[in-house]
Amino acid sequence: MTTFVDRVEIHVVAGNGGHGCASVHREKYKPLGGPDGGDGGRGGDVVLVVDQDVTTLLEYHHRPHRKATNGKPGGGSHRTGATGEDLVLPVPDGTVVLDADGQPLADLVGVGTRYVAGQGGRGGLGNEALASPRRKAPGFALLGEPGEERNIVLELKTVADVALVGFPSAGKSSLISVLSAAKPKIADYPFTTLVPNLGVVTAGSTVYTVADVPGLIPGASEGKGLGLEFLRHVERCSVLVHVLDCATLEPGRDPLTDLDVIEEELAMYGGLGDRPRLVVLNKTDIPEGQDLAEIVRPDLEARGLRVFEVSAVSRQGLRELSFALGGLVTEAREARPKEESTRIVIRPKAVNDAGFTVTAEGEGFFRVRGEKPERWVRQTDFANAEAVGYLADRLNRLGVENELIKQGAREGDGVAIGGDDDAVVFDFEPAMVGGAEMLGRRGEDHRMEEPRPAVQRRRERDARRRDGGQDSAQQEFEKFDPFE
Ligand SMILES: Nc1nc2c(ncn2[C@@H]2O[C@H](COP(=O)(O)OP(=O)(O)OP(=O)(O)O)[C@@H](O)[C@H]2O)c(=O)[nH]1
Ligand SMILES: [Mg+2]
Repeated sequence: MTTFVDRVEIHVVAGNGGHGCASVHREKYKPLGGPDGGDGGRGGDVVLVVDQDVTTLLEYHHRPHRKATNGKPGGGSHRTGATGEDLVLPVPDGTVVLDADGQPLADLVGVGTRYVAGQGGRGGLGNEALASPRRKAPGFALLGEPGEERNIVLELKTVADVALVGFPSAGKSSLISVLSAAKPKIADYPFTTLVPNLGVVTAGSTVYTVADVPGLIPGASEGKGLGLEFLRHVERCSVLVHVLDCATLEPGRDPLTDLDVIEEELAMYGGLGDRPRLVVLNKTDIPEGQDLAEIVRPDLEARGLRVFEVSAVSRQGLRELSFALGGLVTEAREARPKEESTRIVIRPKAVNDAGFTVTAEGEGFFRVRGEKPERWVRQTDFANAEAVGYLADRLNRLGVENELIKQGAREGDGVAIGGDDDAVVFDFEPAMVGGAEMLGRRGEDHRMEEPRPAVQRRRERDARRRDGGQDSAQQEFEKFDPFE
């Protein structure tokens, strides 16, 4: 049995960045060589690429977990860690990428179209790169960042110009088999077609694709038969063709009733109302079928539909039909806005935003969000005091401390950097935020002379509250000694 998979949920993990290296150059008779720790390598991305040889998502159904290679750590003697290899996942043309909540992320149409589903983590800087005139020999390096990890949904929407819809056994697959070189399964029992078939038709200078979908029956919208699920494959088509069976012996059925039923089901599915449609009256090789076709034709035409009498078995009327379809497809292609043929990413991810936000969350607790602060936290080796000092320094320079103070944060308040599930929580210690660098230069700390205005104001306010309005800012300040 062949399996067709047109919707899968996969879990992608991009490669972690390699850690930076903290190392000091060693050479005989040169005791104080400079820092020479190299940077870690970038982790590999997980990339989806449209590949013409791939037609289903089956592969991902069997192996939904995919991981790219990690970057290698940096080494001493300026050695940079190797970059992780990208993991390229081939997907069929017409794959739609959704996030776990069903929001569309990308629409992959056209061979070679790429989408980065998981971004590799950056490598951490080595201590060589972290050295500066003020910090000549850093005793720490930055950690590599974890690779992006995501659950995404891949959904296949066949990319066909023309879609054939109709009751089971109306002859949809038979039509594809005679209009194109495709060889779909054809049989006289309902629901022969379990997955869409695709054929390429050449009509004069126009080349277009035709797809059928599994047969529809009354109540398909409530899940009867195979339901409407497969209609997503015709969402992209520009022309709809009703294949009506003129030779069915089933009670209660005739081409006009069938048409109404199918239209009703299409309406329940929604979104297809604007497609031009035409009607094919099939099985006219059978005399009764031919008679019936002639009877219903005027009614159909009265509804404004173009009608084609054909036989997939005797191949009558096919040339006319294929040229009419070619004409409609050409019209649709010309009407389509240019950029639509190269649509790729619907909502690209924001990268590198420079800002951050501070939000008060209840009494004495603040949350800092932002690409940079969150990244810096991930890069920090919290076991290394110097690295923590460097982090404080960076946050301070970005203005995080000032913003916290502005929003009323006080010493000892909780400050979370990051989202709910991956936040790192600190006690707010504004006076200490100068970090390793400032503390490293004893006696030069400008805070000894004069506190910054915001800090000063806050201290005054606090003191006033405590002492019942007396101005004791000076007292308060004298108590402050960071080296105590
Ligand atoms: N006499 C005659 N039989 C036909 C014609 N077209 C299809 N058939 C027969 O009708 C039956 C169903 O044909 P399919 O092409 O499998 O029908 P389908 O619409 O794809 O059916 P499902 O896949 O079940 O939805 C087969 O036995 C075909 O041989 C036709 O033009 N004339
Ligand atoms: Mg079929």
